[in-house]
Amino acid sequence: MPGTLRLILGDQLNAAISSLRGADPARDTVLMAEVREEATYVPHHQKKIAFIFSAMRHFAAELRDAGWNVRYVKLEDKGNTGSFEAEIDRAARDVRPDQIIVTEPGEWRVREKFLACRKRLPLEIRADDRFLCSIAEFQKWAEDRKQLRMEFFYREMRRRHGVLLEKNGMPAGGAWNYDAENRKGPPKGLKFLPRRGHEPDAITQEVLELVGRRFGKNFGDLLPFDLAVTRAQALRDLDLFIRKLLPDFGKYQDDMLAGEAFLAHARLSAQLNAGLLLPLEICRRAEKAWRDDKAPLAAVEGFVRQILGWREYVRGIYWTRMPGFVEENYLEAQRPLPQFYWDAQTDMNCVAEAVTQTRRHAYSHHIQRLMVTGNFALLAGLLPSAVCEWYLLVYADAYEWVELPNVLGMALFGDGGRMASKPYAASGRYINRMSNFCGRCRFNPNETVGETACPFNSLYWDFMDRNRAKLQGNARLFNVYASWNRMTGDKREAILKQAASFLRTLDVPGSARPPTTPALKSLT
Ligand code: FAD
Ligand code: DLZ
Ligand code: SF4
Repeated sequence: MPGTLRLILGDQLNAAISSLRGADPARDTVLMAEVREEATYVPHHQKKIAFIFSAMRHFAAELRDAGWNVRYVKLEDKGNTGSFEAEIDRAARDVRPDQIIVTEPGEWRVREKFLACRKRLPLEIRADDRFLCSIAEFQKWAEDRKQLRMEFFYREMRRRHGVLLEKNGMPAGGAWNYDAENRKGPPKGLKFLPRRGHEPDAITQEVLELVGRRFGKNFGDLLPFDLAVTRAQALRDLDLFIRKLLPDFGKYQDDMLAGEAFLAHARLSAQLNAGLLLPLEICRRAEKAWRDDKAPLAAVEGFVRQILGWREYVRGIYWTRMPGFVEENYLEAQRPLPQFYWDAQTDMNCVAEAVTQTRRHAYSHHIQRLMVTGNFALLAGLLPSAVCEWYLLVYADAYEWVELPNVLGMALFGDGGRMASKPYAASGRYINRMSNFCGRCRFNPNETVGETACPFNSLYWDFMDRNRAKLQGNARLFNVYASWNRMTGDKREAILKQAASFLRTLDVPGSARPPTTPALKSLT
């Protein structure tokens, strides 16, 4: 008796996903497949692959327990064709469904494949209503707006979803944004609650063995592996975050500390993006903590803004700007990615810390992504496509819909200011104010020229000088260019020489290659 074939992708692991809606578990078949194409379109961090495969296998087991008929194709299963399209074809031949349903994929690349499949198969692509703003709604909001500022979008989302509102529809506490009360800078000796990890079970152990064997040369540490790979585990992490860390979220949101990868951040993005958690349930839990007097409004509002505001906004930007978005390079940056983005071998302690945390955890918190590795890439003029590829492969939460706007739009100003009103360029003084990295660095954040001068300082001015034609008309950079212009010619020359000599040290031919496993080519 033919039923419907329902495809679930590795980042759609939620029983409420639209592709399962209206299903008949007795007749329908759920198809899930570990495919070579997804595992290798960039050489992902080992932990990222392990996380996704383990979460997929656990989700499949939960569906089976709930009575579903699941066709799960493991990476090394005999006959695995290695691509979504061919796996759909294979399953369609076996199951002979009257219809195939999938929830729209998060990436343009994959959507194109499904649109092609639709020409020859009865494939229905359903909207992904895990997101709180549909693509059409975002596009309507973006229409006729010259600049797409997140803050205004966020207010509409608060109103639309009734989050942190007074009874009269005004924002809770009278203001939409409490950032002025957040971001205090790290006090000395600050310590954060250590995270309780999740012991790998038999399913995860099997995946770890597979990933170690097949992807062992990819970037990043596979072990120790303690990520939440089920909804139950993710809910436990959410609960811990809401009870113990959310009250401090705002205060320490922009801080960076050596050896503290997570601080008071949620560490939930990988689970949220994979579908183990839903955005509105997280926002509601955070709001409840405030209403129950368990967390201050400034912290809760700041946290909700990340999910209801930033996350939805970047997704809208992605679908509004694709497919040309990937090509954008407003500042015409061309420099290859330096080797230290892979091996952390650099005297710049901030970069070494951020890359080391990334290698270890497939995670680095927002401000390190933006103001350390992102800021360096911006100032040094690194090629956006190489930087984007790096971000896409190193983080467990990275999918193009969220990575690209954050990297190309926010960090690199590659879209010429559609997202950010000015480039997020900062000198070593900013990093020194927000971190304890500089005290342990061979460079001095207060020096711009000389043997021990922090490279970020001369690069900052070099960036402004190099991009003067494109940036000096920006009102928010008026004071920056005024300061640069006030410097004597000799001083400017010395700074530019310092930057040039530092940049020459980066230009080692062939240094920009991500580590990969040669065996992948023959993997089916
Ligand atoms: P918290 O700091 O605790 O924030 C809570 C949640 O808010 C996150 O889990 C996330 O879902 C959401 N969020 C916060 N900021 C953003 C944002 N700018 N865009 C989208 N969601 C946001 N996030 C990804 O999920 N995937 C990426 O590939 C990714 N790449 C990034 C690249 C750069 C250059 C920058 C600056 C940011 C990037 N972000 C990305 C956003 C952000 O850094 C991560 O979501 C965050 O660090 C995840 O850690 P957390 O769960 O502890 O988040
Ligand atoms: C990231 C990823 C990886 C590594 N592997 C798979 C896979 O084997 N099977 C799968 O269904 N999904 C995988 N994913 C997630 C997909 O890349 C993601 O669903 C698409 O990029 C669409 O967003
Ligand atoms: Fe980074 Fe400069 Fe501070 Fe060193 S001195 S940690 S390079 S900001």
